[in-house]
Amino acid sequence: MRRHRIQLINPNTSQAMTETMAHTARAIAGSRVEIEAVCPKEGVPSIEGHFDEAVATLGILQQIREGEDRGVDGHIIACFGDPGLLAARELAKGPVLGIAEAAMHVASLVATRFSIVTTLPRTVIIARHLLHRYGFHEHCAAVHAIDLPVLSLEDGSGMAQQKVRDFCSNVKHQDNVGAIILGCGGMADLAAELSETLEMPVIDGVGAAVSLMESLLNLGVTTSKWGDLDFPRNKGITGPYATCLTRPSP
Ligand code: 2AL
Repeated sequence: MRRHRIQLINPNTSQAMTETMAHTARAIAGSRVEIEAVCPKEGVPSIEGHFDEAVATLGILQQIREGEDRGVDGHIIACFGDPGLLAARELAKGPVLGIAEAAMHVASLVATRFSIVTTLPRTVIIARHLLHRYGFHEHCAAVHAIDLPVLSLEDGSGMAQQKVRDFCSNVKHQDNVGAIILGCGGMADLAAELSETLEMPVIDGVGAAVSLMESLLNLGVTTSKWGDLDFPRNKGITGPYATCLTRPSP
Protein backbone atom coordinates (compact mmCIF):
# COMPACT_ATOMS: atom_id res chain seq x y z
CA MET A 1 0.00 0.00 0.00
CA ARG A 2 1.06 3.58 -0.74
CA ARG A 3 2.57 5.81 1.99
CA HIS A 4 0.34 8.64 3.20
CA ARG A 5 1.69 12.16 3.61
CA ILE A 6 -0.05 14.26 6.27
CA GLN A 7 0.68 17.96 6.54
CA LEU A 8 0.58 19.11 10.18
CA ILE A 9 0.05 22.89 10.11
CA ASN A 10 0.91 24.81 13.24
CA PRO A 11 -0.83 28.11 12.48
CA ASN A 12 1.41 30.13 14.83
CA THR A 13 5.05 30.98 14.07
CA SER A 14 6.53 29.13 17.08
CA GLN A 15 9.09 26.62 15.85
CA ALA A 16 9.30 25.07 19.33
CA MET A 17 5.56 24.36 19.38
CA THR A 18 5.70 22.97 15.85
CA GLU A 19 8.36 20.51 17.03
CA THR A 20 6.42 19.51 20.17
CA MET A 21 3.38 18.68 18.04
CA ALA A 22 5.41 16.97 15.29
CA HIS A 23 7.03 14.71 17.90
CA THR A 24 3.62 13.62 19.23
CA ALA A 25 2.18 13.22 15.73
CA ARG A 26 5.07 10.98 14.61
CA ALA A 27 4.78 8.83 17.75
CA ILE A 28 1.07 8.23 16.98
CA ALA A 29 1.33 7.84 13.20
CA GLY A 30 1.53 4.39 11.64
CA SER A 31 4.63 3.20 9.80
CA ARG A 32 3.08 4.05 6.40
CA VAL A 33 2.49 7.67 7.36
CA GLU A 34 4.81 10.62 6.87
CA ILE A 35 4.19 13.75 8.95
CA GLU A 36 5.25 17.01 7.29
CA ALA A 37 5.18 19.62 10.05
CA VAL A 38 5.04 23.25 8.93
CA CYS A 39 4.33 26.69 10.38
CA PRO A 40 4.02 30.07 8.65
CA LYS A 41 7.11 32.26 8.30
CA GLU A 42 5.05 35.36 9.12
CA GLY A 43 2.05 35.82 11.38
CA VAL A 44 1.29 35.59 15.09
CA PRO A 45 3.61 33.81 17.56
CA SER A 46 0.61 32.30 19.36
CA ILE A 47 -3.13 32.24 18.86
CA GLU A 48 -5.10 33.41 21.85
CA GLY A 49 -8.13 35.24 20.51
CA HIS A 50 -10.35 36.09 17.57
CA PHE A 51 -7.90 38.65 16.15
CA ASP A 52 -5.01 36.16 16.26
CA GLU A 53 -7.19 33.58 14.52
CA ALA A 54 -8.05 36.02 11.73
CA VAL A 55 -4.37 36.90 11.19
CA ALA A 56 -3.34 33.22 11.25
CA THR A 57 -6.00 32.08 8.80
CA LEU A 58 -4.35 33.47 5.65
CA GLY A 59 -1.10 31.70 6.58
CA ILE A 60 -3.03 28.45 7.04
CA LEU A 61 -4.66 28.78 3.62
CA GLN A 62 -1.26 29.45 2.09
CA GLN A 63 0.13 26.25 3.70
CA ILE A 64 -2.90 24.30 2.43
CA ARG A 65 -2.31 25.58 -1.10
CA GLU A 66 1.44 24.73 -0.92
CA GLY A 67 0.72 21.31 0.62
CA GLU A 68 -1.76 20.45 -2.13
CA ASP A 69 0.84 21.50 -4.72
CA ARG A 70 3.47 19.26 -3.02
CA GLY A 71 1.02 16.36 -3.21
CA VAL A 72 0.27 15.78 0.50
CA ASP A 73 -2.76 13.58 1.12
CA GLY A 74 -4.35 15.37 4.08
CA HIS A 75 -3.98 18.42 6.32
CA ILE A 76 -4.32 19.00 10.05
CA ILE A 77 -4.89 22.50 11.46
CA ALA A 78 -3.06 22.21 14.77
CA CYS A 79 -4.53 25.00 16.85
CA PHE A 80 -7.36 24.36 19.30
CA GLY A 81 -9.61 27.06 17.78
CA ASP A 82 -9.62 25.23 14.42
CA PRO A 83 -9.07 28.59 12.63
CA GLY A 84 -10.04 28.70 8.97
CA LEU A 85 -11.21 25.08 8.92
CA LEU A 86 -14.07 25.38 6.44
CA ALA A 87 -12.14 27.79 4.20
CA ALA A 88 -9.26 25.28 4.19
CA ARG A 89 -11.69 22.51 3.19
CA GLU A 90 -12.83 24.57 0.23
CA LEU A 91 -9.24 24.98 -0.92
CA ALA A 92 -8.16 21.35 -0.39
CA LYS A 93 -8.99 18.17 -2.21
CA GLY A 94 -7.58 16.03 0.59
CA PRO A 95 -9.31 15.85 3.97
CA VAL A 96 -8.68 18.67 6.47
CA LEU A 97 -9.14 18.15 10.22
CA GLY A 98 -8.97 20.59 13.12
CA ILE A 99 -7.47 19.38 16.40
CA ALA A 100 -10.43 20.61 18.47
CA GLU A 101 -13.00 18.79 16.34
CA ALA A 102 -10.83 15.65 16.31
CA ALA A 103 -10.43 15.70 20.11
CA MET A 104 -14.16 16.29 20.67
CA HIS A 105 -15.14 13.45 18.36
CA VAL A 106 -12.70 11.03 19.98
CA ALA A 107 -13.71 12.03 23.54
CA SER A 108 -17.39 11.55 22.69
CA LEU A 109 -16.66 7.98 21.59
CA VAL A 110 -15.19 6.94 24.95
CA ALA A 111 -17.10 9.08 27.47
CA THR A 112 -20.57 10.59 27.74
CA ARG A 113 -19.15 13.83 29.15
CA PHE A 114 -15.80 15.54 29.05
CA SER A 115 -14.14 18.74 30.25
CA ILE A 116 -11.57 20.86 28.43
CA VAL A 117 -8.39 22.36 29.94
CA THR A 118 -7.07 25.27 27.89
CA THR A 119 -4.64 28.20 28.19
CA LEU A 120 -5.88 31.79 28.66
CA PRO A 121 -9.43 32.59 29.83
CA ARG A 122 -10.06 34.56 26.62
CA THR A 123 -9.76 31.34 24.60
CA VAL A 124 -12.62 29.69 26.53
CA ILE A 125 -15.27 31.32 24.34
CA ILE A 126 -13.54 29.97 21.23
CA ALA A 127 -13.82 26.42 22.57
CA ARG A 128 -17.45 27.07 23.54
CA HIS A 129 -18.32 28.31 20.05
CA LEU A 130 -16.74 25.15 18.58
CA LEU A 131 -18.69 22.90 20.99
CA HIS A 132 -21.88 24.45 19.65
CA ARG A 133 -20.78 24.36 16.02
CA TYR A 134 -19.85 20.67 16.22
CA GLY A 135 -22.88 19.70 18.34
CA PHE A 136 -20.88 18.68 21.41
CA HIS A 137 -22.05 21.36 23.90
CA GLU A 138 -24.16 18.85 25.81
CA HIS A 139 -21.16 16.53 26.15
CA CYS A 140 -18.98 19.20 27.76
CA ALA A 141 -19.17 19.80 31.52
CA ALA A 142 -16.69 22.69 31.75
CA VAL A 143 -13.95 24.57 29.94
CA HIS A 144 -11.11 25.48 32.34
CA ALA A 145 -8.29 27.93 31.65
CA ILE A 146 -4.91 27.52 33.39
CA ASP A 147 -4.52 31.28 32.94
CA LEU A 148 -1.08 31.11 31.31
CA PRO A 149 -0.25 32.16 27.75
CA VAL A 150 0.22 29.57 25.02
CA LEU A 151 3.98 30.12 24.75
CA SER A 152 4.50 29.44 28.47
CA LEU A 153 4.18 25.79 27.42
CA GLU A 154 7.44 26.25 25.49
CA ASP A 155 9.45 28.35 28.00
CA GLY A 156 11.32 25.34 29.39
CA SER A 157 10.31 26.01 33.02
CA GLY A 158 7.70 23.24 33.17
CA MET A 159 5.42 25.56 35.16
CA ALA A 160 2.60 25.52 32.59
CA GLN A 161 2.82 21.72 32.28
CA GLN A 162 2.51 21.42 36.09
CA LYS A 163 -0.56 23.67 36.02
CA VAL A 164 -2.13 21.47 33.32
CA ARG A 165 -1.46 18.40 35.51
CA ASP A 166 -3.03 20.12 38.55
CA PHE A 167 -6.10 21.27 36.59
CA CYS A 168 -6.63 17.81 35.09
CA SER A 169 -6.41 16.22 38.53
CA ASN A 170 -9.05 18.66 39.83
CA VAL A 171 -11.28 17.97 36.81
CA LYS A 172 -11.12 14.24 37.54
CA HIS A 173 -12.27 14.75 41.11
CA GLN A 174 -14.75 17.60 40.63
CA ASP A 175 -16.35 17.65 37.16
CA ASN A 176 -17.96 14.21 37.10
CA VAL A 177 -16.70 13.52 33.57
CA GLY A 178 -15.23 10.45 31.88
CA ALA A 179 -12.58 12.18 29.77
CA ILE A 180 -10.47 15.33 29.59
CA ILE A 181 -9.50 17.19 26.42
CA LEU A 182 -6.24 19.17 26.36
CA GLY A 183 -7.22 22.49 24.78
CA CYS A 184 -3.95 23.61 23.19
CA GLY A 185 -1.64 22.08 20.60
CA GLY A 186 1.31 22.83 22.89
CA MET A 187 -0.09 20.36 25.46
CA ALA A 188 0.14 17.44 23.01
CA ASP A 189 3.04 15.75 24.79
CA LEU A 190 1.12 15.53 28.09
CA ALA A 191 -1.76 13.28 27.03
CA ALA A 192 -0.08 9.88 27.41
CA GLU A 193 1.42 10.70 30.79
CA LEU A 194 -1.83 12.14 32.16
CA SER A 195 -3.97 9.27 30.86
CA GLU A 196 -1.70 6.90 32.77
CA THR A 197 -1.44 8.82 36.05
CA LEU A 198 -5.13 9.83 36.19
CA GLU A 199 -6.35 6.45 34.89
CA MET A 200 -8.87 8.07 32.55
CA PRO A 201 -8.75 9.13 28.88
CA VAL A 202 -6.90 12.44 28.50
CA ILE A 203 -7.16 13.34 24.83
CA ASP A 204 -4.88 15.55 22.81
CA GLY A 205 -6.22 16.83 19.50
CA VAL A 206 -2.98 16.38 17.58
CA GLY A 207 -2.85 12.63 18.22
CA ALA A 208 -6.62 12.35 17.70
CA ALA A 209 -6.41 14.20 14.37
CA VAL A 210 -3.48 12.09 13.13
CA SER A 211 -5.36 8.87 13.92
CA LEU A 212 -8.62 10.07 12.37
CA MET A 213 -6.76 11.37 9.31
CA GLU A 214 -5.08 8.00 8.83
CA SER A 215 -8.50 6.34 8.94
CA LEU A 216 -9.92 8.76 6.36
CA LEU A 217 -6.94 8.21 4.07
CA ASN A 218 -7.19 4.43 4.43
CA LEU A 219 -10.86 4.72 3.48
CA GLY A 220 -9.89 6.80 0.44
CA VAL A 221 -12.18 9.61 1.56
CA THR A 222 -11.48 13.16 0.33
CA THR A 223 -13.16 16.51 1.03
CA SER A 224 -16.49 16.65 -0.77
CA LYS A 225 -16.46 18.96 -3.76
CA TRP A 226 -20.18 18.55 -4.15
CA GLY A 227 -21.80 21.65 -2.63
CA ASP A 228 -20.43 24.34 -0.34
CA LEU A 229 -16.97 22.78 0.10
CA ASP A 230 -16.34 22.93 -3.62
CA PHE A 231 -13.15 24.79 -4.63
CA PRO A 232 -13.53 28.58 -4.27
CA ARG A 233 -14.84 30.24 -7.41
CA ASN A 234 -11.95 31.65 -9.40
CA LYS A 235 -13.01 35.27 -9.41
CA GLY A 236 -9.61 36.93 -9.66
CA ILE A 237 -8.23 37.67 -6.18
CA THR A 238 -5.95 40.71 -6.25
CA GLY A 239 -3.11 41.73 -3.90
CA PRO A 240 -0.37 39.80 -2.09
CA TYR A 241 -2.40 36.60 -1.75
CA ALA A 242 -3.47 36.41 -5.38
CA THR A 243 -0.87 33.88 -6.51
CA CYS A 244 -0.43 31.88 -3.32
CA LEU A 245 -4.14 31.21 -2.80
CA THR A 246 -5.48 30.86 -6.31
CA ARG A 247 -5.71 27.34 -7.70
CA PRO A 248 -4.18 26.79 -11.08
CA SER A 249 -6.88 26.42 -13.75
CA PRO A 250 -7.75 22.74 -14.30
C1 2AL B 1 -3.93 27.65 20.72
C2 2AL B 1 -3.26 26.51 20.20
O1 2AL B 1 -3.64 25.35 20.24
N1 2AL B 1 -2.14 27.00 19.60
C3 2AL B 1 -2.13 28.35 19.75
O2 2AL B 1 -1.25 29.11 19.32
N2 2AL B 1 -3.23 28.71 20.42
N3 2AL B 1 -5.15 27.63 21.36
C4 2AL B 1 -5.32 27.65 22.72
N4 2AL B 1 -6.56 27.65 23.17
O3 2AL B 1 -4.36 27.68 23.46
